[in-house]
Amino acid sequence: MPDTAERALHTRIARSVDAIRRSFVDNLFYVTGRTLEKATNLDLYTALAFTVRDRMLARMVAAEEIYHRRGAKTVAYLSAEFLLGPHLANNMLNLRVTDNVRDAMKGLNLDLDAILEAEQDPGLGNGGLGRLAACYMDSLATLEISATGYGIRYEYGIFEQTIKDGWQVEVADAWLRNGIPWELPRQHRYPVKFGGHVERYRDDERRERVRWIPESTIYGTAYDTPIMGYGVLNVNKLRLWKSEARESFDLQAFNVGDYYGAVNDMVTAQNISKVLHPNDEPEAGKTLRLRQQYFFVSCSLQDMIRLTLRDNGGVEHFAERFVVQLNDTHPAISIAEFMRLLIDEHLMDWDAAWALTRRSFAYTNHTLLPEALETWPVDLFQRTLPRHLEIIYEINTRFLDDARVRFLDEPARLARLSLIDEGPGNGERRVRMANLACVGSMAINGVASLHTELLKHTVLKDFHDMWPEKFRNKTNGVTPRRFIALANPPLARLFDETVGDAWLRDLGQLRALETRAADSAFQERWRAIKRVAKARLSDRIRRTCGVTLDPDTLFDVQVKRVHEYKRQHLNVLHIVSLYHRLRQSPTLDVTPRTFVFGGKAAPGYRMAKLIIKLINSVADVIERDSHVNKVLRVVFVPDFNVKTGQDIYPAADLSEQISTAGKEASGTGNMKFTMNGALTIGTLDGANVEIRAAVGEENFFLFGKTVEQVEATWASGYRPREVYERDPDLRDAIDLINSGLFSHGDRGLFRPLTDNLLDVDPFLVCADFRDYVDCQSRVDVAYRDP
Ligand code: F58
Repeated sequence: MPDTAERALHTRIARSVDAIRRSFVDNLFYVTGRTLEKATNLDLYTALAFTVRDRMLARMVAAEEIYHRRGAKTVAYLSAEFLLGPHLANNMLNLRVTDNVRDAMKGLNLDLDAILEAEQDPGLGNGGLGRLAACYMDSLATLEISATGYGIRYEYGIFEQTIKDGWQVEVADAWLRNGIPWELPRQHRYPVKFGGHVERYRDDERRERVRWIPESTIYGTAYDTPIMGYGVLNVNKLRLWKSEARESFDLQAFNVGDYYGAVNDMVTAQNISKVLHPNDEPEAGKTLRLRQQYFFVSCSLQDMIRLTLRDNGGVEHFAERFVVQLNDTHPAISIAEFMRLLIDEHLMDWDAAWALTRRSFAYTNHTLLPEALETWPVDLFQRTLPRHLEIIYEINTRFLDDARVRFLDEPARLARLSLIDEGPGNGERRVRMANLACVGSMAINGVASLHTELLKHTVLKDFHDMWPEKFRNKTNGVTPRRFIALANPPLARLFDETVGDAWLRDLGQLRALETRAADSAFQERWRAIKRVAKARLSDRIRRTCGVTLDPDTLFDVQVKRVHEYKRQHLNVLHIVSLYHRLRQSPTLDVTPRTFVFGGKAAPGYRMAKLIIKLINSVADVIERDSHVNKVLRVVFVPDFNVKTGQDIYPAADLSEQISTAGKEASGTGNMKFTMNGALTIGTLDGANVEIRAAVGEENFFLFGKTVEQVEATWASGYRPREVYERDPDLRDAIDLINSGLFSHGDRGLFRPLTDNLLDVDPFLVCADFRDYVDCQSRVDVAYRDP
């Protein structure tokens, strides 16, 4: 590089306080067109984001170059969701410039925290699955592993949750409105076909080939977001696809006068990446979801094949250049798309293509709930992806031929293994995406030890019988960079001072804290740090909800998506029961508690929305009871997301992980609480099992039925109403809810919830109630001994 260019670059690389300050003022003027005097917090944020980004780009370019020279293999992490959380503070941390930036801002009389606050949470995911993808991206970058995340650049992410009269109200998340300083629009653009039909022809060598004549073709354009490793020079990227029509509109159609037709095509193309689908939505809108999945998978594979051809000379070298991880079944159509690209477009023969496919893909399963395993109606597939359906049939025929050799006289098993669910009688036939992923992958993993075991013995048992060697566990993890260092700086400081700073890359180093457990000065500091986090959260809640909390009470927290299997209503029943007991005996000696809830319900999930309403109604009534509210407080924090989570996890004394055993695949919030020093009250479910083993049984409030006991309960003809009749506390709690006390006298409002508990209780809330309440009493006692 010529000297002057290098010097010019240098002004955007230097990390001294002075250089950062000058760059910032420069960016403020030349990017936002504002001076310091006129700048809003959003302007200041934008200028600072560019200042930090400038310092990342040289590393990104260098990392690409190094990987290229080394011929490194790249992990392609295919995921329909990436829930990254705010970038600015994270990138400052990873670049290790936080202190200098803070000083630079101070020098300009600016408050860094207020600037950070202006960044919106980029919500391109629903919950755990999307956040896991983001944690993997952070970790891969820090471990200096070449990795690219591939996904969709949704125009609207997960809705923003507001609470009106206790009910959840969804607001559209127009996250692109103010521009995103982190993303780099790229020229890479790929066609993606839909619909139409398939033709056969003979090539020059008289071999039969297939041509897909689509009904429509749209295009995907790449937007890259750099993902920095912590304290290393490595930068990976997240490559998200935006859908577009070929041109902004079809000029030819315009010329023949069909202006609206042309505009319509444009709108149809743009719709594909328009909005993230909330989970647990009913069947409607599913066509668009299948199109979204195929869209991002096709763009991503075409991109990887381009890079393989560029770097390795031939598509047959794909597995030396990439390994593709499928984050659940949403990208499982990859298996068929990769086969199509190899066979139809790169003219490979079937056997070679199939062998390459099975060396290139691996599949992560995130659920045991049978209703959550994705299937698509064959009709819909035929209409949307006719060539892929053919390929899936062919894969299936060959696969079942193999399976038949092993399971000759087991038609029921073969029917379960089939990629096609034939449906009951003349019911609808469906394509089973998990089966496709299993057959096409070299490895299959669950996300916690218990979950992987259950997978092997329940939903994927037939595949496990066939290929036990493909199954392996990969217990989820979360990044300590974001969830300790960023979320809880005082705790990070204590860790640094006690065990050194290597824990940021190797969390096992925190074991060394154990030697200080009995040291009273250490204990004192630990408690002070928790107190600060609780005061900080209380402050935020006062500003956003107008409620003033007492940081000296026990903070009992449940934040996660609202779902019946996660049993927020079990938590509420405990609160109502406590409330009832306190009203009966005003002098009852309970440990003062603040119950904090947060979490979104899928917009179409009525029961989950009713649970939110119940939490808020109970909170209201208790708030107005001047006697009880001295010892009991309940607050629902609206719009739980990565950003609000960072304030909530550090403040918890007690972490609620109370799903019905066997239902939560892993959980990751459980880990975020634990690493911030909260104790867990929980069932033996998901990664709770491993957390309990790691922290020690004596530091875990265990309750509830085990997976085996859950099965036995169902097998013995469970009748929740009998539990209700027998347990006076449960009866009082449910009766109080039905009395109308929490619904302005409306006795019917919560009946769908309570009737469901008494008639069916699909998640054994009543069955686990007694054990949970008793366990909570042990929590009360423990908290009194600091
Ligand atoms: C979650 N799944 C699991 N799915 O529930 C949780 O136990 C696990 O810790 C986490 O994955 C990471 O492995 C999850 O979040 C979704 O949000 C899907 C999004 C697409 C629609 C169906 C639900």
